[in-house]
Amino acid sequence: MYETDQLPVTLSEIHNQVQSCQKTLGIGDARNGIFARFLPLENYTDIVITGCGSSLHVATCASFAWSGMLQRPVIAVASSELAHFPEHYLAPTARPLVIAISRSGGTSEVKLAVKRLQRDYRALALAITTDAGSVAEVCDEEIVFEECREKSVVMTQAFVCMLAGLYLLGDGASGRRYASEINKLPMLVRRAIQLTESVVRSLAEDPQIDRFFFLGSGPMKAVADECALKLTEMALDTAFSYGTLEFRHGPKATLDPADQVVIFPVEAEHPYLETLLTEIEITEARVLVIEHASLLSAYESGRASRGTDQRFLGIPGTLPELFRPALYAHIGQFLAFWRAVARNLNPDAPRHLERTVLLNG
Ligand code: F1P
Repeated sequence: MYETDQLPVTLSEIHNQVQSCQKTLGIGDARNGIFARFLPLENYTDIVITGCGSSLHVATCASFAWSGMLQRPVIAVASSELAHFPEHYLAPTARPLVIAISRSGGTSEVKLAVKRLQRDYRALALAITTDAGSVAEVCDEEIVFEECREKSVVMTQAFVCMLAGLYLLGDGASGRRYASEINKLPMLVRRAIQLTESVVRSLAEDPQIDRFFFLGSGPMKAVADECALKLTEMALDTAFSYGTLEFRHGPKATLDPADQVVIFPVEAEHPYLETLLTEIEITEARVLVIEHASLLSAYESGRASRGTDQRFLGIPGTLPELFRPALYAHIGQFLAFWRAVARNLNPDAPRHLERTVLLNG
């Protein structure tokens, strides 16, 4: 469809996440040096990661990885919530560390959140951006991920790079137990893209699919949220995201045969997947389960061998669950890209998103 010299920038940036993530891993040690200024983390009562939109989803994925690595609670909160309801998340005596994520480096709500927590809680703040901007001006330190700076309006490769960079910061602050696993990411993402791109594209181009539902829990909930956001922003499509088992409690009632459900299961919920699949299939909606190939045999039941079951897409390689969001992020990106193309929309310039107006304050 596209000549290689005229690929939309969004598509080339999705593909480039393999190379840009490799660069992120190479810069990890230098960035750990910047983060050292904030250590030890025992100095903080709370660790809060914040952002808006896709950056909030990066924050949420990172918060699960950090709490696993640091063995303490780490929360992700939307910047607008944090700016206006900090007392809901923090005790009056809290002294938090804030990790403020903004691809553009200039999102108003992120600045509002940082300033509120500095004023009321004497917070220290680290900005995570791809472009030097005004968020950094209100933070104590900034890490700029210039290797994944994007021309596209919608975030793609920056999601993976900023998330991988945060994995490395968390690992660096907790004994470097996962460095070799995290370093596998570019190779695993490359292999996954080779497998998933055509499957995802055919879903995106299927005119019989009316609505997409994405399901995930724990670290996968933000992957599901990000898929729905990508489809909404890039393809102006109807898309929903729910907690995997929460979906059973109301939302599944609307399913019909023109719906496609995509599930990103977590290991803790494997025992319940069969029940959920049965409930979805009764509605005649279609379902695709995206899972580590090595785990598919765990689902084998009396009725089907998952290895050949069309409803399962096995991602090759092994990676701890906490880091899989960075491996699966491209799926929603490709889906949204090809859905936009199928709907005659320009994925490089989604409607209404060219210019986000800055808020006061
Ligand atoms: C935040 C953001 C994007 C989203 C949309 C509007 O931007 O919510 O994540 O995709 O384009 O803005 P940023 O703070 O990460 O630059």
